[in-house]
Amino acid sequence: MCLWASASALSAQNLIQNPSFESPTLTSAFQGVSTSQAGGWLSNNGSIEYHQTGSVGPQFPESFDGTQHIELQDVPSFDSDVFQDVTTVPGTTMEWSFAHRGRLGTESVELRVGAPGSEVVVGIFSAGVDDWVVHSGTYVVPAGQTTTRYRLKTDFVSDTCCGNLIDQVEFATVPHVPAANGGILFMLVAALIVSGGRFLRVRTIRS
Ligand SMILES: [Ca+2]
Repeated sequence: MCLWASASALSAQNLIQNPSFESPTLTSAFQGVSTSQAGGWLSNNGSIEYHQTGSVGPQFPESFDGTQHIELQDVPSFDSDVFQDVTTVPGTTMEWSFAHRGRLGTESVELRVGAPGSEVVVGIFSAGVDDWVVHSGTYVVPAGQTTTRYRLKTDFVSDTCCGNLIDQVEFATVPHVPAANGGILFMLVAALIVSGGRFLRVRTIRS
């Protein structure tokens, strides 16, 4: 039991629901999915455009992860975003990442993170059409911020139909790495459990 508890402390926990956009399962090559069906994802217009992996020609590449991803569009009448609100602990260092690919050329998205309605721009990130790019970094939850919004928004000014492709989104607690002495203690406890304590000997050293 002690070993299990220590090992679990080493694992990161991604707070994003449906991070790879594998739900719901599409019934066509691409379709608008209501946010009520998007497994935790929200959008400023209540709908998210899902794509199947490699479904229709070169503008529809294979997904980075699994068999589905999404597209963030940006046209004058359609400023696209996706976001989730997650419970956070102030002072915690979080890891963020997402896979990104241009559809028609080099395209850009903004990552905004912060209290809902007051998110700040973490960065503007670009990717081309040739391959997926994984953008990543860390974010420290400010004092008093118990709910954090993770928002991806297009930064691609265009009057065309198409925009950024997004897959495998992460906003995770950083794994807890025990201090040096704690790590040694952990290994000793693990060894004792595995060996049944057979190798444990106590020696008295006389001065
Ligand atoms: Ca996916």
